[in-house]
Amino acid sequence: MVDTQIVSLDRFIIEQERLYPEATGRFSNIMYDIALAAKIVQREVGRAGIAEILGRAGRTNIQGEDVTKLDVFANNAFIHAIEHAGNICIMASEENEDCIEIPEEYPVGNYALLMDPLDGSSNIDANVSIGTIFSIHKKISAGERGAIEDCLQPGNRQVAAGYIIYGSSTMLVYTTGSGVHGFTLDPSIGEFILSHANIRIPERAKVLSMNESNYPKWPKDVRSYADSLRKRSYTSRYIGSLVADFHRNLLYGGLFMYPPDSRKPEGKLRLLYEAAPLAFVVEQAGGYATNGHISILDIEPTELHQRVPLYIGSPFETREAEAWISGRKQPSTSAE
Ligand code: P6P
Repeated sequence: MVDTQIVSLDRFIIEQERLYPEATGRFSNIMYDIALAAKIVQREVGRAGIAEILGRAGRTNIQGEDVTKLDVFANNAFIHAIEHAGNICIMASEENEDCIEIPEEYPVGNYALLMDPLDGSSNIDANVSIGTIFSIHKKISAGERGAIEDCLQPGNRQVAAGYIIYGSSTMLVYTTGSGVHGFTLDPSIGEFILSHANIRIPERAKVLSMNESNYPKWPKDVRSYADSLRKRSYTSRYIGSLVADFHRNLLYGGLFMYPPDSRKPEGKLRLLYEAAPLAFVVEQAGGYATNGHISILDIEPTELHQRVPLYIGSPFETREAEAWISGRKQPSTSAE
């Protein structure tokens, strides 16, 4: 008996496209290509131990093949799945210092794609969940082919954003501005199936995610906010893999924070392809993301790989963190 309630990612994309009569289908094609690349990366992540494709680069495996780092593999998989189809005018990646231009032999389209192809890669050898984060903007540059200004856009101009988490199962979670939807890969049919429609993050955090070892290096106002949180009943969970920490907090309710510190005055996480796409997702799920002063989505980028302090998750704690750190108010003691 076929379960007629099965909604594949392909079906969902088509149904979403029909909501926009002016849609050309080009955005839909980008999502198909992202899903294909995600399946290719999942296959390699799944067999990394066997194929000796773990985190160490420059080695040859038992077949004498050159071993490339899994994050380099992922970067190539997404670039090669997307660059040829004529939907994208330029790309940017954590793995590439400069923008990735579309080869002359390929047509270009009206979208720019930014990505962290495999975030959390320092955890690969320990078999910890890792992820891909992506952000999609409309082309704004004047020339026929894309330019860096198509990448240097504030998060509030994203047309889509999402992530893939390669964990106990592989999930693709994304938004186009009409809610957040999660699709779980069914490896038996090789399809992403709608498993989490209209994800909403709980108003209050249950989980706190921060690297406490950095506490002594945080600014005074961040330390005092962290101290105030300790007086309440949260549980602490920190995997050290942004997509995994974010995804858990999205589902359960949580506050993830990576503040600036004496060694990293701008924080560690990247604005354009980590903080901004996750901020779009979390805001579409009812949450909030801030750098401690303003919404992540309102930051005007100046550099491709610029870092940003990040407080992201349930709206109560993230807005409270921003009010405290920006000096607007002390946390409400009633929030026990
Ligand atoms: P720390 C992984 O290296 C990463 O970029 C994110 O995935 C993660 O949230 C963060 O760094 C962890 O950083 O300094 O706590 O190890």
